[in-house]
Amino acid sequence: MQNKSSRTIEILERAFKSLVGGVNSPVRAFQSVGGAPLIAERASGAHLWDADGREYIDFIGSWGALILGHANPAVVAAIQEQAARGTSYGMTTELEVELAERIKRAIPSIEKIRFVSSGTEATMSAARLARGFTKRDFILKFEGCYHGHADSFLSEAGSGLATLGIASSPGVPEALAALTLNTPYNDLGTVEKLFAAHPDKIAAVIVEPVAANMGVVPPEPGFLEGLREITRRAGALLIFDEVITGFRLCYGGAQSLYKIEPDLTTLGKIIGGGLPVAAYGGRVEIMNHVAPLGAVYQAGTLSGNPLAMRAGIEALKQLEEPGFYGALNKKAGRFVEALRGAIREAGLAARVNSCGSLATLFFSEAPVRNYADAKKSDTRRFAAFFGAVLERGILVAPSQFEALFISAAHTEADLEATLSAVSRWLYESRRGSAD
Ligand code: KE4
Repeated sequence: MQNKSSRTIEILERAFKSLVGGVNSPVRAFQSVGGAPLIAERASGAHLWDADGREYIDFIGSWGALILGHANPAVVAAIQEQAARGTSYGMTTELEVELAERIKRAIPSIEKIRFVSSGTEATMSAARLARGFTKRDFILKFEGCYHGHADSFLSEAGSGLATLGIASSPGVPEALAALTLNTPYNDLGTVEKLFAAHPDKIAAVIVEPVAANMGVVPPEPGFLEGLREITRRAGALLIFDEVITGFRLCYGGAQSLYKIEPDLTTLGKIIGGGLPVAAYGGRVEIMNHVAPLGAVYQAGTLSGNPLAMRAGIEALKQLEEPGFYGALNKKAGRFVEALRGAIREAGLAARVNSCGSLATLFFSEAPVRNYADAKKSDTRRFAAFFGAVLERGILVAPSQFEALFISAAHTEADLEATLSAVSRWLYESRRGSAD
């Protein structure tokens, strides 16, 4: 890991004094990859500069939000124009109606929607709504999936909890944690068994339709269809957590790609165009249970604020352009294939799981089809890889249990530079001089 020069260190020293771990979200602390966390200064397109002016090709993209790249000119102009008209009124505006209508057109299973300000709020509210609607208490989730940090989702979760090896978070009352059932991803048998063991008690199954928080793990054929069938039969709701996959894989999200209609969908990241926006939505008969029409309470000071709505509208306008996803997914597919080729050539015990413009390089010889498989990856080797490519100006997520996000802003030159940095490291690691 490069030794950070003065400005980064000076800011980090201040950050450690005021921010817990010097960060506002744990995974940014680089704990599982070692070395001092990066201090970002500015970004544009697929590139990001740190506090010492070092330039990186960025594959984090604000954890998936920036599918158009950083500082997209039209999004920036829209934010600037709206900011001059006020950033938040605390009253309904036409902008949130317009963004809602756009999302409904893209995702027909969403008949009504409620905007919130983070993915955690969206999933927490969707779980509360499912419990209120079904009058049942249990939530079933999948090991390694991450649905934000609401109490019900912090056992066997992915993303930062997997990165830091936190199986369940202190502070969640045992009585509440007991109402969350965990089971392996891509395993319908155990889902059936849990429903049989908790008849009429499971309010909802929540799932990342393409898992990206244990690293990328696509659903195996029949898995999502099976969840739909089991939940329908049992009178439980199926919640697709599309905070990452929504508007990432295609304009209609994973549910359009896999042709499954969930009862509720949560969205985030991309729909805010880089500003804090998330949402939950679904059939009218379910959503009308939310206050003020129903008694399931959820509220938010900045929910639907005009500044973020404007950014989201501008982003979705560009994503709706014909050919956007075809071009992005083709570019990403070529990159992933080239990466797989480099790994094969180097004879490295690693593999790439991918779906559209999401990918994860697992340091695992065996296939990775669930969290138990992912956890067998060589995280030490991942850390060495992370540091080596960072030295060469490539910024990937500082965790084996995250995704690499390819954006419309990544040029062929960016991807070639990335491949050559990875190939250099593969060559050196084969000669044993890379760690
Ligand atoms: P936020 O509360 O962080 O906005 O969203 C929570 C969330 C919900 N559902 C899914 C599928 C998610 O991936 C997330 C958040 N994603 C992580 C990245 N894997 C956020 C990064 C972080 O925690 O700093």
